Amino acid sequence: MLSRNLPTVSPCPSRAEVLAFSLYMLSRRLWLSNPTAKVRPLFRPPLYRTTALVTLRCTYGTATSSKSAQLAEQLEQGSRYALAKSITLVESSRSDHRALAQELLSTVLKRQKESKDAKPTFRIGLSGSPGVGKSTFIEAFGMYLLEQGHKVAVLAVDPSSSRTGGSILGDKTRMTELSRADDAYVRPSPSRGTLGGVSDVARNTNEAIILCEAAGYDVTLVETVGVGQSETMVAEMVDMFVLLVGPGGGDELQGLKKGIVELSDMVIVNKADGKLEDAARSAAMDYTSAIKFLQSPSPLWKAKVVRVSSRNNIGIDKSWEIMKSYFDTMTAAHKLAEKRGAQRKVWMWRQITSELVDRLNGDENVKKHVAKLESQVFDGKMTSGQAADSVVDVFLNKVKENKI
Ligand SMILES: Nc1nc2c(ncn2[C@@H]2O[C@H](COP(=O)(O)OP(=O)(O)O)[C@@H](O)[C@H]2O)c(=O)[nH]1
Ligand SMILES: [Mg+2]
Repeated sequence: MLSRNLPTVSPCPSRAEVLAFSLYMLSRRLWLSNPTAKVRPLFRPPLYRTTALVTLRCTYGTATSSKSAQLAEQLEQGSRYALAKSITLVESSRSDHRALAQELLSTVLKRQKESKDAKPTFRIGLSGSPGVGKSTFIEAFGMYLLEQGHKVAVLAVDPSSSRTGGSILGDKTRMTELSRADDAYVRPSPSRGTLGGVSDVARNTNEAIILCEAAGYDVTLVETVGVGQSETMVAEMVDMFVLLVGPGGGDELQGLKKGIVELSDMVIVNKADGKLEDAARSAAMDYTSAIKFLQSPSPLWKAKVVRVSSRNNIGIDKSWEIMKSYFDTMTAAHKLAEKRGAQRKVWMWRQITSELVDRLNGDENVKKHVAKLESQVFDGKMTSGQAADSVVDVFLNKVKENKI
């Protein structure tokens, strides 16, 4: 095959070459259909290029793949620049960026699947009210993990940043030491201009975890606030979900959503130092007894409670010990792979839902139809159910006609 002799040819021809080749093929076809006409084939592009075009089917699609393959390679070499760039792609609202990001993710996942010596990775979510000490804990804990030889990535899901451009996470405490460390990567919460609402931010984070792991970070910490839906979403993207609470004990426990304690595999009572030490001890007891009456997230694991002072570096090693024991228990029972698989399915459905709603909202006819129905629903002339059925019917008919 001629293509075997093409090692020096760049696999992707330029736009001009693709155009020249198309013009050549067009003129040739015209000439073949009517040889007496004055149309003569244009200058034929060099043979090796033609062969490259035909045999490699090198369209712009593959130009994207070579870009993503290059990024995947740089990621594997641990390039922080490539990691930052890849996460920016994932967060971008530009469709070409998103297409490239999806290619990159699938390249990375494929390589990870094929790799025989892939390091095990551990994803930990940390949630808690603002001011409870999540960032301070992550700074101390992250530094401890580096000492243990791990590479640590820190990501954030901040429900406030996508709507207001503000941040209720991470900004007071900036994790200065950890950010400067060679083996740590701290990604501030995404800024405005990135895709949509909390679920989009969460989805980006979910994809960013995969990219961090591809770059060799074996422990990923995801910080979020127990506000809105963010903690449920974070729980759906990590192996272990950790709740940080203050030494307030019973009162604070009352204020917490019951669901969030139920989601937790571990509760860290932070600020167990100085005058707060006694309060932290009784808070830990309150949580331990509260957990007894709650359902465990897994039949193999009962949530543990630990007292920590992130400021004074107390209880950090104990926290890791508990996390490792969770990791070992779940891995031994093959539960982590199962959990990740189930989570991928959940995210697939989230994506299907949001993609369908985006498409439905983006269609002009559907928009007009919805506007009419909304006023009828508002006036009570139509039930919400009837209106919803009608919108979905209009949408599906357009899909059938291939118009969406
Ligand atoms: N006494 C004490 N204060 C702490 C501890 N951890 C954090 N803080 C303080 O709590 C405040 C909020 O911490 P931060 O990490 O920004 O909380 P976040 O909003 O949950 O990320 C800061 O002023 C910290 O210095 C701790 O272990 N002990
Ligand atoms: Mg914070």
